[in-house]
Amino acid sequence: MLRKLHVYLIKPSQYDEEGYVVRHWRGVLPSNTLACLAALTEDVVARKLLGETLQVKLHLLDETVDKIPVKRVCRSQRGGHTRTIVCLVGVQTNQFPRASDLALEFRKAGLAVMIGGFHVSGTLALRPDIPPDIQALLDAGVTVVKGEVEETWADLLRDVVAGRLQPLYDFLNNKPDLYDKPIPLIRREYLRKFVGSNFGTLDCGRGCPFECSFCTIINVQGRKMRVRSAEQIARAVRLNYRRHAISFYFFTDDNFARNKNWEAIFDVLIRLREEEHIPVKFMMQVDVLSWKIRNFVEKAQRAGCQTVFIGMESINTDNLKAAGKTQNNVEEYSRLIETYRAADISTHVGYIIGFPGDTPDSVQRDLARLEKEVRPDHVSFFMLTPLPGSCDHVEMARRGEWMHPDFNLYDSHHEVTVHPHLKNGEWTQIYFQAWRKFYSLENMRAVLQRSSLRTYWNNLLRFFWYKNSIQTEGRHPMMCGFFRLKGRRDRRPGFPVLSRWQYFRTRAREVRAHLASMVRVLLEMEELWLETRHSSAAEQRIVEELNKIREAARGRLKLADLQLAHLRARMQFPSLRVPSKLHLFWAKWYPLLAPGKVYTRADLDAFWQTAKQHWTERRWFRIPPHRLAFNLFRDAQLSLLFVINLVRAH
Ligand code: B12
Ligand code: SF4
Repeated sequence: MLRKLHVYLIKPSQYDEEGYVVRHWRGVLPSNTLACLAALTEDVVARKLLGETLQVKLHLLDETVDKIPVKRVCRSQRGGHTRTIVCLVGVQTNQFPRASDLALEFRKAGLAVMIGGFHVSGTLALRPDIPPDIQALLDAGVTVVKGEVEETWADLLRDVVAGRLQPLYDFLNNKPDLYDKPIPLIRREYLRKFVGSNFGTLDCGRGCPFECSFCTIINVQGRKMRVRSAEQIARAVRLNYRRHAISFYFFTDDNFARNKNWEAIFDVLIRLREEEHIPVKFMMQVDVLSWKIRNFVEKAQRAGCQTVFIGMESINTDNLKAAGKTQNNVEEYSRLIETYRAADISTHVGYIIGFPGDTPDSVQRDLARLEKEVRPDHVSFFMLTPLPGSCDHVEMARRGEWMHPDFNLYDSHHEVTVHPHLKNGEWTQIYFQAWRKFYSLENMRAVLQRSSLRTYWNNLLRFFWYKNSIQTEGRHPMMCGFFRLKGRRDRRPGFPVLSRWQYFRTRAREVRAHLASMVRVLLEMEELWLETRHSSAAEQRIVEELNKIREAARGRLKLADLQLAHLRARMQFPSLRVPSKLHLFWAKWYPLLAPGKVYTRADLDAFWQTAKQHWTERRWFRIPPHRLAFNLFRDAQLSLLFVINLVRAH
């Protein structure tokens, strides 16, 4: 008789260009699918739906931050008393090749394996037949699950326990009602692997009423909106805050503005913030019409919305028409952005490059308009990709057009089709240029200068993440974390496993370049901060006091006067520390010495440039040791101050 069931929920990653599994030391966004399936499993266990005596052990593994312990998982199934089920969850198209390789390995060890998520659901939703890659999994004994499982998860696990798993389950036409289903469960130990350990995900609803041709969502989750209960969401947010100090959410709904329950959800969040003093904040995805919904923006702000991700996709009307995104009115984009900005909500725009009508000139023109006229705070660029499950994919297949056979590349960051006007690598070139241009020092400075006190750090932190992803990691920020890890043996079949020596030599080189690039990004962000920082209320008070003293002293200020200004300001801001004279003396860049002046690290950079030049030309004697020590000290002090502010804001 079966006594114990190991349920492994594994979210697979993707292979990089060199065939290594993509894994990071710290991730940025935890997986909502893992949280959803974890909650469903715990609910099945709590309600004893698998019997009174069966012990169920749940394991959560996210390959973007965890090394999958394949051998340990295989060993977990022992004798006739302990069974293991491996569930490859939330598998997107770009993760399908890696998921298939893992599935086959686990099957070889005799484990039961299930696979679900958007790739298999989308592919099977729009095709009458089963494609060869999914058939290969079925042939190897992997169970394929099509659709959502909120109402059927217990049945599936019962089939596992009884050893009668079917090859294919089809729940696509049986979409679950989400209203009272278990809310995604956030595990503290999982969150520790992410930069923000106060960060949770939650889908408050699923589906979208629109009909964009590149979108898979409507063909998998449907065009009819299904929503969760607002009261249940409030209970979960309260519990997560009290138990795990989670105060920031990503509401993963594709279009929160079309969630029929949006107002009730905002109202409970407002109640939590204003009456129970739970400082919940969130980001959400909305459409370009959302700003017109009565009370939507105002309530979003009161409910704690920090960022909206807007599916703008293009600023070119012909492109939008071709993609069936007729709800987007380009003329209203600026007002949309301004409305959110006025409510102190950061705007993040999704923008696709590579629509059939795009040419090198038209893309440049559109991007310039986006930056100068629409002026969003952030943009995520994507390359148009015919994802299986989208109408674009079906149409291209019907027309017999070439699509790249390797699904690993279907991450909207690679060219996988032949573009009529962007040939010979031009598409990729323009795509990366778009990232560089938008995230140039000049544009980031402009964004930060028009940011309010409330949105400033949110915008700066996101610049940090995005810049680091594109510049250091060379990956799309939404598929990236901090500091890339590579397992020597975690390589795609067909790629050689390097000898230890070869591997360590290559890695040492990579790590050095990586760290150097991270430092460059950090310094760039530091410069941005110096140039654009807002002074706090306490600083403004000190400046007022300082001006009074300056007047009395006829403009001549001593360090003691600076201290006096701090002392006076401390009456209003008791937590203010009075700096020592030494500190004031060294901190040349100290903002209060010349209020209103723009601070910069340009003089430091110039010094290091010259020092580096002397060093490479072996003219060491031209580097004055006292200036070297002084600037080293100033730089360390400045970086420390920046990092402290960054961490505090985070
Ligand atoms: C939130 C989100 C993100 C977040 C991820 C946050 C997170 N880690 O949770 C961010 C912004 C990082 C992101 C990035 C990307 N995303 Co995304 N994302 C979504 C979104 C909007 C919600 C995901 C979600 O939580 N859904 C709710 C869960 C519960 O649904 P689910 O995963 O389908 O799971 C259910 C069923 O499928 C089933 N199921 C799933 N797995 C399994 C396994 C078993 C064994 C069983 C039985 C059942 C089962 O049960 C679940 C519960 O019912 C979806 C669209 C959507 N509506 O789902 C797109 C979506 C998944 N993303 C998509 C894409 C393309 C991407 C990117 C490649 C785009 C890009 N370049 O940025 C990257 C890839 C990132 C990565 N490495 O994973 C596509 C995937 C399509 C495809 N065929 O590949 C989607 C569908 C959107 C789209 N454009 O069409 N994404
Ligand atoms: S608005 Fe967004 S979620 Fe809705 S169909 Fe278009 S792309 Fe898909």
